[in-house]
Amino acid sequence: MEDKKIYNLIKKEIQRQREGLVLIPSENYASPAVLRCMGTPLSNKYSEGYPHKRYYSGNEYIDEIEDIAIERAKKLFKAEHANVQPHSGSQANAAVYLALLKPKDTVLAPSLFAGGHLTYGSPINFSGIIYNFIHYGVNPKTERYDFDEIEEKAKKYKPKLIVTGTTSYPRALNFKKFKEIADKIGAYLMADIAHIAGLIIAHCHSHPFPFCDVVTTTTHKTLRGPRGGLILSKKDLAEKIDKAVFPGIQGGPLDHVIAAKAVCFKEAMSESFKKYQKQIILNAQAMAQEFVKAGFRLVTGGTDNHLILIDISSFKIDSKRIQDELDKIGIYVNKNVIPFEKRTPFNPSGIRLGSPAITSRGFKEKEAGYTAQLVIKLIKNINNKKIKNQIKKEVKKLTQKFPIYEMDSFGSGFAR
Ligand code: DSN
Repeated sequence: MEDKKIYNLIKKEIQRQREGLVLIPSENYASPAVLRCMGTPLSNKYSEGYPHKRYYSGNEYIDEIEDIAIERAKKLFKAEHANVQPHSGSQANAAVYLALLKPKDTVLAPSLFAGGHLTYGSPINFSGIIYNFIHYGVNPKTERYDFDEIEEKAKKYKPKLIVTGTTSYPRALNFKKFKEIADKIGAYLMADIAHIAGLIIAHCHSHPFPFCDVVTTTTHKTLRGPRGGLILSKKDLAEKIDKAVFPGIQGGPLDHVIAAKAVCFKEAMSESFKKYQKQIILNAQAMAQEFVKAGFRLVTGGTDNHLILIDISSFKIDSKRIQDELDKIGIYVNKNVIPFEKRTPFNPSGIRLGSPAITSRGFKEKEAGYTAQLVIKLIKNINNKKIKNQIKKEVKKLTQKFPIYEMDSFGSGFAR
């Protein structure tokens, strides 16, 4: 209230989140308990180092909090070691590279056009500038990872590290097959499970351990915690990973966020969290069905996880226009590149949609399918103002029926 401008903008953003349907697969609604941790004076503390080995005094409670977060992360992900300090998924990936590689070392990772991330060696990202990334794609027919291509490239380029991970791949990752290839050339194997961490915990996706040496994730996507990163690894890499995070790439950890991560890990151990993850997949599949029924082409033909990727390359409308028009009626999706992209990353041929956030609202298959129908209706009537207004009203009705953050203006209430 002291700063009216910011206060009002925060209120407006909370209202936008309440009244919109988030289909961006990497977004979700953290619980009030998680949100409250981040608004505490823990944010004031400096605690460079690790529990019981800090550079500053006054860390007795911070140590206990980080110890709890580490123990919970290890238990949740069946990991031998956990580092809960990375500020984000990119920081987590940067720390792993620093721990395992030297500048110019070769890494084999998925290309951005096959579901990869900027930190998998994009030329405009630190990863592509410092390290020698070689990319694998997907099979042109199946649009799934092609293990013959991956093995061929692994043998040819002898990478020190193989990365598996995705931001827009609608199918399951086969960690065992990646491990078999990594073993043939003596490479480390890293899985970036940022998108699918929640699904893994709930056994809706296979587990990266014992196949991977190191696993990175964010904590705010399907995991539904605070915005942040996490590294899990085998014991023998623990020291290297910890040194790479601090003092390698970060200074003081965000203790308020680490407390929120601990709370999120506890939430993720519950039975209701497992049920939630199962519903995420059912809802993504319900959406996929509607698009297929309406004649849309989905990359790989469907989904095994929380997201679908629609190919609009044969449409006259731009993906950017679809994203913008949906935004105006309160549905949030994102334009995305597809395999063998022929347009540009600024106006690509794909629309990426996911179900984690609408499932947090309490949507089941019926509502998820109906949401897909609304998206289809908008795309088919993109120039019809009257129909767009009708859809906007339907969106509002749905958000009112399945509310989020309803008790006070700063999101302390949570409907589910
Ligand atoms: N921005 C994230 C996503 O949407 O997948 C990745 O960093």
